[in-house]
Amino acid sequence: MPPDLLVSPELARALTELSAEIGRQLGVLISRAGTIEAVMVGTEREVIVPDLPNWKLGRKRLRGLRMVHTHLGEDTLTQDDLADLALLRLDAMLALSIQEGGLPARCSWAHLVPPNPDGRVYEVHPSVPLHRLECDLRAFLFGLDAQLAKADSLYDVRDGRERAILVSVSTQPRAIQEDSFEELRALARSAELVVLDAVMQRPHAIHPRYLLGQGKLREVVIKALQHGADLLVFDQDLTPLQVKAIGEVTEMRVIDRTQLILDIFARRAQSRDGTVQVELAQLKYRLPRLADRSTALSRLTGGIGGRGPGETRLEVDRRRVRDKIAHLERELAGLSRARAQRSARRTANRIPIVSIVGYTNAGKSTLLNTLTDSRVATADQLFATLDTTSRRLRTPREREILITDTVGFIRALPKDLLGAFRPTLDELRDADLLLHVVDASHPQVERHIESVEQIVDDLGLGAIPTVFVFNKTDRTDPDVTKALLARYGGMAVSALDATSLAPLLQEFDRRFGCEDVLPEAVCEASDGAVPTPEVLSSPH
Ligand SMILES: Nc1nc2c(ncn2[C@@H]2O[C@H](COP(=O)(O)OP(=O)(O)OP(=O)(O)O)[C@@H](O)[C@H]2O)c(=O)[nH]1
Ligand SMILES: [Mg+2]
Repeated sequence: MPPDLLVSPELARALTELSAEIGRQLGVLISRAGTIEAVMVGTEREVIVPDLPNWKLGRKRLRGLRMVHTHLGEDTLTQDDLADLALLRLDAMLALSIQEGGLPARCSWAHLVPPNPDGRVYEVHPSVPLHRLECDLRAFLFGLDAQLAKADSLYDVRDGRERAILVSVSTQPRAIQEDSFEELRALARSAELVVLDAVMQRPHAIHPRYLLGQGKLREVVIKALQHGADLLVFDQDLTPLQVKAIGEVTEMRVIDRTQLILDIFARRAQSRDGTVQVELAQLKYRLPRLADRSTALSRLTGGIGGRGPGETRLEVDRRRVRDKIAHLERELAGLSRARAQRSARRTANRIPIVSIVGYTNAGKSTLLNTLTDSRVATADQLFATLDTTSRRLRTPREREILITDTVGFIRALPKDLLGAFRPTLDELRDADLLLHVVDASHPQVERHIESVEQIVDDLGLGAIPTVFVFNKTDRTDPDVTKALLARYGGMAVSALDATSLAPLLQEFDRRFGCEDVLPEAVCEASDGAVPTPEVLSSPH
């Protein structure tokens, strides 16, 4: 077929004649070289496009195939035709109506358009008699490819970051869903994703297979394809079957909140402890998902959600994953023995330990830095810190204490992750005092406090004396700060401003100021036994 025609008169005629004879729609997929790649026989009302295993979209913006098909009635393109055009990213979609006698009558055609402010996905050309159809196909495709590539460059794909659409489907109250979704955005930023769109749905009932209703899912996929997104991130936890089902209909990689958090941890982990713990958590998360690895896991190659245990390890079977888990657990046990010895030494030296805990991004590392004049990395992103850092500090009354900064907490912290980080978090057991650092300026401050208290309890640290440190008060409404102090007690600071920390230092002195505050019993704890916090702490 001539490369500059949408459809040759001969092919059109063959299709309409046969279609009229059998009373069904007929369709063909034509490559840019002009070869017919598939022939489809439909019903009276529709043709179904088959799977196109040899025509994967990959990073291309258009599939390189156009579809020409017959309509037994009007040539007007149906919603299904336009959805196929968008979902399959066809070069063009053309429908032919049939005259009496089987000859082609009129035709309509449509093609995709680059992302635009009106959110238009396609352009539909007015119906014309077939012999009046004017389209220089070669020039048209050249122009369209160029426009799509230009639209792409607006999103700067060269930086190699993944482009994601965030999705939340929930029947929870709207405010809770929105807060959680806002946090997912922050997580996505931390994972260095480019977020192209966010889709929130509040259905009466959650679709068991796709979460989203079919219509909404189609809309999401059209958006994804239009923007060139390659990742769908759900704020809700997905079952392995849901990941697989959504992945299949969307041809995109699909991950949930837990996997996104695991991925951030995998990116950040630096110490041996950290990497072992993250790898363990990832393997535990994947173990139940290994059953059907030919499909669901084949998508987890590289990039977000595929980091950490490398691709080759995804090929190993369950038994080997279990072996690996056992091995990592032994290694961690070794690491925690070393830690226990260190901590026993510390206890023997009777240096009081103050551990900073709090929601992620509350300003814990900043507080450690300002208190001890250190340079622990801080950043306005979730989970900047994974590894525990301890620094010595001299209080105004020359008492030496050890301050420890550690990983931040988050609502619904994945169970596997908390389990894997237990050895690190167990170090908190040695603390004589917990500083619960709170970002007072955050709109969800109370929910954050609740989440942290819950996790502190889950870790069995509830009995350790705790002081609330309301941080970022330089940018908090003073009335809010006042209300927080009235409700929870504690103190208001700005970790960026050393002078605001004076009351905190005085508090250390009040608690640990006199050498004789720590009873002798502590010295005897050097055999590794953990002294009870009540023994260690001074009275309030
Ligand atoms: N305005 C203001 N910003 C602050 C204050 N304290 C910390 N920040 C900023 O808040 C952001 C987070 O600080 P970090 O110290 O990294 O927070 P973190 O609690 O250690 O966070 P993770 O390690 O990610 O859990 C950084 O951009 C800090 O500069 C403060 O008192 N006032
Ligand atoms: Mg930190």
